[in-house]
Amino acid sequence: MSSIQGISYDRNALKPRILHLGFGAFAKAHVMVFHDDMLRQSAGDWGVIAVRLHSGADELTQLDEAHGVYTVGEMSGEDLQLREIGCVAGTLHARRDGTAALLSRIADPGLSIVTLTITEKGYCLSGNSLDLAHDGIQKDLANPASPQTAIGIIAQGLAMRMAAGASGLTILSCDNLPANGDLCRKALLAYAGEFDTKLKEWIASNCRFPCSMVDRITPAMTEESQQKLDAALGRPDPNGILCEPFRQWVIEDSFAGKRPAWDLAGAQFVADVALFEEMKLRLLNGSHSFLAYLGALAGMETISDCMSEPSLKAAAKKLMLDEQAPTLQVPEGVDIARYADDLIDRFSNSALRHKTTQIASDGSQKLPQRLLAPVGDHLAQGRRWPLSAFAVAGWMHYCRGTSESGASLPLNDPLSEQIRSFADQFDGTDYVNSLLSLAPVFGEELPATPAFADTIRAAYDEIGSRGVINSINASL
Ligand code: CS2
Repeated sequence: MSSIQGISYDRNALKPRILHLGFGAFAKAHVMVFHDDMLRQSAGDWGVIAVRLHSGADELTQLDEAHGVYTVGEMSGEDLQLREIGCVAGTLHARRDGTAALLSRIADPGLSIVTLTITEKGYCLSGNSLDLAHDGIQKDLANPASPQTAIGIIAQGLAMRMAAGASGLTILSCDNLPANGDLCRKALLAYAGEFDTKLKEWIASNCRFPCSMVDRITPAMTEESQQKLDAALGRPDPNGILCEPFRQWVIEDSFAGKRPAWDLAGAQFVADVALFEEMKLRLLNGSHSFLAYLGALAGMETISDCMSEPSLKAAAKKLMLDEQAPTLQVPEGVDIARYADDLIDRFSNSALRHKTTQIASDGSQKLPQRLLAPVGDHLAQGRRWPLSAFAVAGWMHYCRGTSESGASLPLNDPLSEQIRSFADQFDGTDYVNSLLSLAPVFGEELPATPAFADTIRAAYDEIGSRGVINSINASL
């Protein structure tokens, strides 16, 4: 049994001032830990309402049974540090409790901030704008008073605040998208503009959408990690979560009202987050996706398994330094070579068991910002990008659903139906071309650029004929 850092503040003082939409593993291990840490240092009444919209009602009920208290375990090698998190003051599930209950919580004048971890697809974007053809958005626009999407729900909650003369809110995106706050603002304004221009104007002048860069590697819990946590704790905690020790949060200092002193917990408030976001998205998430597709194809179960394969380890570092870093303006004070070394160390943390197939999910939503945007820059500058090409071609092979040894690979993606039908109908170049025609992933310009399409086709063929590891080795 390990010792646990218990809660040191008065939980009875907590009021529902923050609502967190998308209360899953990452929120538990990141946003809540910063928040809990702040409460330890400054007390106060900043309580959090933990919200989920679709799945996970039972998980929230389980958290209610534990009075909102759960354990976070930070793992490094054999070391496991436990702490209790006490900042959750209540839970709400759109289906369990009804959308009306959620909307009145957002409309509550005491609420100041909505934090979001709804994943890339939760914003219902196509490119950088709201996808008005999105099924959920269409349904919500047909019936804005009973919305189902995060965008529809926030907009309706804000409409109720406007009608009641309440203050605006800060909507703080904590998802891995570049300029996440700007995208969220744009999506909400576009949505509101479709049915209520007054609401659109009210949101624009009364709400704030700070951008933020979030970082903490938090694998989904498995039976094995649950047992490890329970054994260390000496009792079961079905709400607990294990993650790495590292955590970082850089937040644009733009709030509609008072902001919690998250800086006491190590968060950085800055005027502009863009450089931090791009650096993290391209170096960490970009190489994560590279390792996820190529590693899974080559039979690696986890990211740390990939780090035990010399060619993948060397390639991940080379991708970071030779293909991603040159596309960045590095934030002041950051040593990019050191940042890359630290990432390789974090990826090598064998206690994490972060599955390649987990990171491989939602590729259609992740490739554009992680890999294709930098490739656009390489094409403009006439630079070579062999490893990025393997990553994209690796995604294409992965989408066929089998690894090199014939094991089946899960395809979880909002575009999975379309991707599967391409895989069923086409092979080789025809298959690559069919995927390149997916405008939400590749846009119009890249596939029409021969230097892009030819390179992807060649990388796809090379992986197919030589295998992942030989192809990578030949490019190092
Ligand atoms: C990962 C991220 O699943 C993924 O796509 O790349 O969840 C990654 O672990 C986090 O962004 C780390 O901060």
